[in-house]
Amino acid sequence: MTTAAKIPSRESAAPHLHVVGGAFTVEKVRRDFPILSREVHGKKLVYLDNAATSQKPRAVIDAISRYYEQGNANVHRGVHFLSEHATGEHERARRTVQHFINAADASEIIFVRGTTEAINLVAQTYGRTHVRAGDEVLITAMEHHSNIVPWQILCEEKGANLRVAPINDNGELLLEEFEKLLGPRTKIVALPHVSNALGTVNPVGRIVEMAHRRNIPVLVDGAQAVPHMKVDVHALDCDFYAFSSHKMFGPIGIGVLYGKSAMLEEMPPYQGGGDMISSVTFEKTTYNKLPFKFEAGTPNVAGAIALGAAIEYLNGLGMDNIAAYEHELLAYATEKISAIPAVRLIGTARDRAGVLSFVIEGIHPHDVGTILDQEGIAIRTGHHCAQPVMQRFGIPATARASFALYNTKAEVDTLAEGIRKVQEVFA
Ligand code: 7TS
Repeated sequence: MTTAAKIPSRESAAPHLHVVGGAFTVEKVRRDFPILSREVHGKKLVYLDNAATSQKPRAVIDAISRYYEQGNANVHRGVHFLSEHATGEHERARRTVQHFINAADASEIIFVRGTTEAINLVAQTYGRTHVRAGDEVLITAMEHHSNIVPWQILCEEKGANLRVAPINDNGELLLEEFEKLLGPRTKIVALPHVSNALGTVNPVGRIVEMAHRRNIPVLVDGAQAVPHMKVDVHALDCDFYAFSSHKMFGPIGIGVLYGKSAMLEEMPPYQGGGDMISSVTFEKTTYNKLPFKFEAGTPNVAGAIALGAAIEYLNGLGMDNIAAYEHELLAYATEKISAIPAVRLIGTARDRAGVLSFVIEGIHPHDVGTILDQEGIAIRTGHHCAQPVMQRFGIPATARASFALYNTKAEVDTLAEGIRKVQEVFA
């Protein structure tokens, strides 16, 4: 008698049940996220606003409760049991992040509030010490505002120039144009790994190579990449990589700046205060070693621990399984939504992740979002904090469905039906 496990074939599997390599089953994954079983306006919630923030699995919610119920203490201070335990858990979370992105050392992982703070940190420390009048900072035409404004503030202060690498009509970076913009005055390149408005995945490895050939460091805004694919900062060879916990199933209020230790060592501190010092007198302060030099004040201990829990959850599913599942889901959504008459996709790059932005002829995206909300479907409408992207495509806004590992083809079908209802209302 054979005892081989029965893996359903594509034909025999339930239509919306997905098994990738036997390790990833979306129906099982969904049960890990309590909020997904709630209703909105009397309809089953279809949560497609993951690029704004993702939902949290039970493991993350429990990690936060456990910390405040059983483990709460300040870190790096006390000799008492709870403080030492909290410190141990906090630093263990740092190592979990380190291994997740394949950083060389835990001291290269700086805990910050999120992607926004990570970018501001680099602009205000590395930027302020290296950028002078007439120098250039190079970004792209597909940035989130948080990878524009910190550099603008820096450039204004220093009399430097912000340069912008153009994109094509599909929302892909024009690599030749990008390379032409790398010059002797370029002091840093900053670009997104994945665009939040278009879903474009940028060829970061190639871009880093181009910049490094000219000794220009590269910061990667990884906010929209980390939830969807395996990120390896060693392989990418980027100098900085920034991301937010809340978009990768961890809590709001914590994020990560990865920096190569050689870069971080020579950068001045960002904020001053407790924990980031080695010794203080009124005459002179010496700073703590990495990563603490960049972590002034009491850190978000519960946040770090729960981010660690989110990463362990993702590791349990396997980032490659998640990427394969989402790739298929996005392909299905792209086909299904673009086939609806009068719908136009904004962002049709060959390599995309997580995001489907669209406009419907004659209907304002805000109306699309409002009517879909009545159906229990949560999407984001507007400029997605990427106004220059909207200007590039000559539109005021888009409707954006953004996916995560727990979304299903059935939800894409519900979205498609919702869009048809919107069109009926405006017919
Ligand atoms: N960079 C990118 C590419 C983003 O998508 C976002 C947030 C940020 C930076 C800022 O992250 P934060 O956690 O510091 O706020 N993007 C979005 C979005 O697309 N919809 O809401 C927030």
